[in-house]
Amino acid sequence: SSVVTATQRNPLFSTINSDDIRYFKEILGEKSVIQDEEMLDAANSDWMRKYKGSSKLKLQPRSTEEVSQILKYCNARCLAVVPQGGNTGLVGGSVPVFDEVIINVGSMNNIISFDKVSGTLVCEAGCILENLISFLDNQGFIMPLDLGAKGSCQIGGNVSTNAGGLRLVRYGSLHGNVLGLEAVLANGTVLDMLGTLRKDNTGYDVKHLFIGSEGSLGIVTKVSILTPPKLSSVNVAFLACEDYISCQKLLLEAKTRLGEILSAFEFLDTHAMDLVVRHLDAVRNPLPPSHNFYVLIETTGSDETNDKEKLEAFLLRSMESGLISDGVLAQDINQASSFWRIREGIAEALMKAGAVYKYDLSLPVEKMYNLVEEMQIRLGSAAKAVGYGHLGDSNLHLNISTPQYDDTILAEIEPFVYEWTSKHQGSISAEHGLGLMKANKIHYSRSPEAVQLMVAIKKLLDPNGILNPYKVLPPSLISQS
Ligand code: FAD
Ligand code: 2HG
Ligand code: ZN
Repeated sequence: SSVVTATQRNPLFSTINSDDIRYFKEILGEKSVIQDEEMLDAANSDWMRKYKGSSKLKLQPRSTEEVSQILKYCNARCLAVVPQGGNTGLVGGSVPVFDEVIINVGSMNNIISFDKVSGTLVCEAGCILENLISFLDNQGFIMPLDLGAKGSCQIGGNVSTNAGGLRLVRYGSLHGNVLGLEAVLANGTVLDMLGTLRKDNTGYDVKHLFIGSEGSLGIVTKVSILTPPKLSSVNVAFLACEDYISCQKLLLEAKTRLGEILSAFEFLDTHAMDLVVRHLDAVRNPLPPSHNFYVLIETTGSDETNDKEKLEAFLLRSMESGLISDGVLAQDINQASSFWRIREGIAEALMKAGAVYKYDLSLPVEKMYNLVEEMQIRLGSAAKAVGYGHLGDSNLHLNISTPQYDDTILAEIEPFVYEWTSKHQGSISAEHGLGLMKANKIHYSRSPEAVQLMVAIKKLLDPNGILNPYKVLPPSLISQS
C-alpha cells in the first residue's frame, strides 16, 4: 500500500463543526471556504500520491488580516491547521495527516513592489515561482532560485522549505536572498519583518526561523527577496563521464576554470537517464548511448565572446584530460531547455515508473556515489537505486524505484540510509525538509540539545501545537508538557 501512517491524532485538537464553517464564511466569504470533495481530494493528497490526509476544509484567505483572523480563531478553538502552497513538497509536509484545516495563500499573489536599483522584489507569499520569473524577466532580472516545480510551487512554500534548486551553487540559499518577510503566528499576531535592507544586524534575525521551518512556526504571507540582474550570455553543456571520480574532478575544474560564470553543476547517472528517456515524451539523450554519468553545466555571464571562449577551453581541456568522454554545447535556447528538461524531468519520470522512495542528502562529494552503489548491492534485483542531484552543492537525490511499495524493500533502505549519512557527517535533509517523512529522524542530523531548543522555540511560538502538527519535530517531544 502507498499509505503512510505516522502517529496518533492528537486528542487535544477539536473537530470542525458548523459554527466554525459559519465563522469562516463570515470572515472570508463563501467562495474562499472550500468543502467540495474533489477539491479537497486534491489538497489532501501530495504530489507523489504517497501521503493522504482527510481534511474536510480548505481556506483561501486573500489578505494577511484574513490569515490572522483564521489563525486566531483556530488557536482559540484548538483546531489544527496545515499551511499548503503549491503542494509540490516531497516529504509529506504539505498535506494534512488527519483532519487539519488546509490554509492556502494562493489567492495572495500580488507583486507589491520591485526596485531595479537594488533588485529587491516584494510580493505576497502565494505568487507562483514561474510567474515571478516571468515578471522579473520583463524587468531584466531573474529569481535567485529555480526548480523543476516552478509552474506550481509558491514563493511562500519555497521560503518555508528553504528550497535549494538549480541555481544555489551561484546565488546561495534563501537564507541569504530573503531580505525580509511577513509571517502570522499561531495566535494571529502579524510579525512584520518585511525589510528590504541588505544589512541589518538589529538583534536576533528572527525571519530566519521561518525560512525552512515548513509551516510549523507561522504562515508566511509576504516576502522580500534579492534578485540578480539577467545577464546576456547563458550557455548550457551536456557532458558524459565514465566514472564518478571524473564527475568530482570535473566539478573542481569547473569551479576553478569557469569561476564566476558557473551557474549550475548538476549530475545524473545512467539509470536516471534511462528513466527520463523511457517515460517522458519527446525527451532524448543528446549523446550517443551509453555512458555511466552525465553532467549538466550552465554558465551565465555578461560577455558573450569571453564566456563562450572560456567554456570551450574548459570543455576541450576536460576532453583531452579524459574527464569527459563526450559532450554537446547547446546551440540555441531550445536545445538548452531540452538539456534542462532531462535533469528537471527525473522526478516526474520516477513517478511514472512506479513506486519511489526518495532521499535528499547532503554528503561529502567524494563519498556521495558510494551510497548509491552500496544501496544497489543491498537491493539486488528487487529495486533500482538511482542517483542524481545538485553535485555543485554536495546534494545527492537518491531515489529507489520499484514497481510498488513494499515493506521488505523499505526495511533494506531504512535505517541504513540514515545511519550511513549520519556516519559520514551528512544531512538527511539537504533541501526538501523533514515534513512527515522524517520528523522522527531528526536526530540523525541534529544533536539532542539542538532538537530540544527547536522544541522550546516551537512551544513558545505555537503553544497549542496547531501549526502543521506531526511534522518536522518528533511528535512525542511536542506532546510532552
Ligand atoms: P508545499 O509543497 O505546498 O509546502 C511545503 C511545505 O511548506 C509544507 O510544510 C507547508 O506546510 C509549508 N508551506 C507552504 N506554504 C507556506 C506558507 N505560505 N507559510 C508557511 N508554510 C508554508 N525542492 C528543492 O529544494 N529543490 C529542487 O530542486 C526541487 N525540485 C522539485 C522538482 C519537482 C518536480 C517537485 C515536485 C518538487 C521539487 N522540490 C524541490 C520540492 C518542492 O517543490 C519545493 O520544496 C517547494 O519549495 C515547495 O513549494 P510549495 O509551494 O509547493 O509548498
Ligand atoms: C530535484 O532536484 C528535486 O530534481 C527532486 O529536488 C528530487 O525527486 C527528487 O528526489
Ligand atoms: Zn533537488
